[in-house]
Amino acid sequence: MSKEVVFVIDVESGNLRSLQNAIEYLGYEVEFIRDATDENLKTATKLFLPGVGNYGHFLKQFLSKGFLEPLKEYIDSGRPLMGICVGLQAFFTGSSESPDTEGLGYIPLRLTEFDPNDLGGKSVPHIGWNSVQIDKKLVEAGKTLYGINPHSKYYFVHSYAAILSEPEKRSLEADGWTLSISRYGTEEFVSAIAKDNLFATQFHPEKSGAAGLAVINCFLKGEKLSSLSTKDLQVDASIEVTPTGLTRRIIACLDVRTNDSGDLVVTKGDQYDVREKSESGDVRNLGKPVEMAEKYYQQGADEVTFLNITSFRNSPIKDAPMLEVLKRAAETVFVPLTVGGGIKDVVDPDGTKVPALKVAAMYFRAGADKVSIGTDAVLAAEEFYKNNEKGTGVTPIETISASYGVQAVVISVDPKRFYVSDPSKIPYKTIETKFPGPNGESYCYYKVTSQGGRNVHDLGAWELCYACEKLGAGEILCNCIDKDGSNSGYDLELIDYIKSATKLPVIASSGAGNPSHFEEVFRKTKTDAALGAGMFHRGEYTVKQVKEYLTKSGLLVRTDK
Ligand code: 1PR
Repeated sequence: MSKEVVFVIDVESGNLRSLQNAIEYLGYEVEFIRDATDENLKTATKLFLPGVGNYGHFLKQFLSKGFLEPLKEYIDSGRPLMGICVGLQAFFTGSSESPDTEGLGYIPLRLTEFDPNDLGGKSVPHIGWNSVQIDKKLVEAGKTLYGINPHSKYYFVHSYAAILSEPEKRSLEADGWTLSISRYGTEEFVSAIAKDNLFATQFHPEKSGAAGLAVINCFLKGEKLSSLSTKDLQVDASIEVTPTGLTRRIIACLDVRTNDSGDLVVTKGDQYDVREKSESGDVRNLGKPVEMAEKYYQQGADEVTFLNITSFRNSPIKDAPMLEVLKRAAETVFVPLTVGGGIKDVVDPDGTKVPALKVAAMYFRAGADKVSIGTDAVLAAEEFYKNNEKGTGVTPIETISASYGVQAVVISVDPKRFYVSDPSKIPYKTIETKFPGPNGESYCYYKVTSQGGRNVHDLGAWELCYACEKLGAGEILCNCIDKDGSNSGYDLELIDYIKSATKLPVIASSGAGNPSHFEEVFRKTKTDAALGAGMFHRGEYTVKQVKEYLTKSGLLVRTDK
């Protein structure tokens, strides 16, 4: 029997492959509509409008491709439409992200940016897994909107939102909109909205594991109102309520490279040295990237990161196996995927110049949600300081975030600790350390490195993060060469140091050896997420065990698959 075809409007904004994979996983076929004259728009019976990134960029693309009238006709005909992320935002009247761009105007409210000063300082963008509250009237009737479960967590990644007051909420409801609200700190915003044949979510259901797939499934089946079980209606008072609303994010990281036999393997270093200490000196081979990514997804990882650690030696063409890894992983892993290594302007062996934006676009099309930039971020930050703290407009951080949004650009920092007795002699931000240096120095700072720790730069890690935020990065992956592979816990002083440089979410990385290290970094620092590698790859602990441990310790984690 042939499968039912579902249509997805493609305005070349971010990762659409994951949505395609999710719909196909649910048993449908997907066709993209890239042209407003596509006859399928007239006959489609189910349509998605997904969007990622910058509001103005998305709407400009949408309008320039002539989608306005055909979409209006589609909606007026009463056929079901689901918007996702910027696809939800487009239905509002506008956004302070792009003040000169008019929205589609279906919902009479403007989007605004989350307040980074809320709660005395919270990370913006809002990245991670949050709860979605169901409209009270629906809950009283034992119902929910398109299968959204108040006990599940959904993946969000955005800086702007339909933040609304109680009167604005009532006014939208009086207008016939059914709202689901989420809370980020003290700010409440629309996380899902529906009226007649229109449904839209601010979260990414295609990236929200089984809970998200259930929402897409309800939309595809036309189940606008589904019943909630009594269990789903009960509130578990023992669960931590975090100040932000977000769960503690656990990320599994796969360092990938080609080994001496030419196979692409997951490896793991000690202070970035990935070769066995035995005589053979082979590259440590801990498994196959796609299989391991799927294993960690099944264990409950909230995100999976792939770092191509020898990318600086290759060309994008030679890195095609990494694209294949992404494509295959995205078929079964329905949580966010980040890829790093080699995101820079490159010249292929045949002399063809490939800008970083194009390299990133290849990865987004393959199924990546974010790209992580290491070496090139250091070069961009150096330029930033030479240029009186201004961007040049052409660095990969700037070009990628302008097209795909800041949330799509992660900076992978590889810092190294240096000790100093007199901080006034150092042109970088220093900190007083609890762990004095070899000569009793009581201050330290961190210099950044590039090319996998090979080059040490005259630039502090604090200054790097400060510059990258100004240039348009959306998140910081904070590695630590001194702690990498040590199993001795994270460098808590480093995390605090980086958190003080930026309002961006920070991922603590390097040093996790057992579940208590995750608890320690969440309790003692303001980190937004914690990443583990070696302890998972060696099979010492599973992601599930880490989450069980954190739950027992009273910390909120996502426990649904
Ligand atoms: O410079 O943009 O091409 O990116 C290269 C990327 O590869 C950077 O993100 C850089 O951190 C990474 N990288 C380069 N060489 C190595 C290496 O190990 N030789 N890996 C490397 C960095 C650090 C973490 C690791 C944590 C957790 N690996 O990713 O997973 O330290 O480990 P643990 O939990 O076992 O302690 P570009």
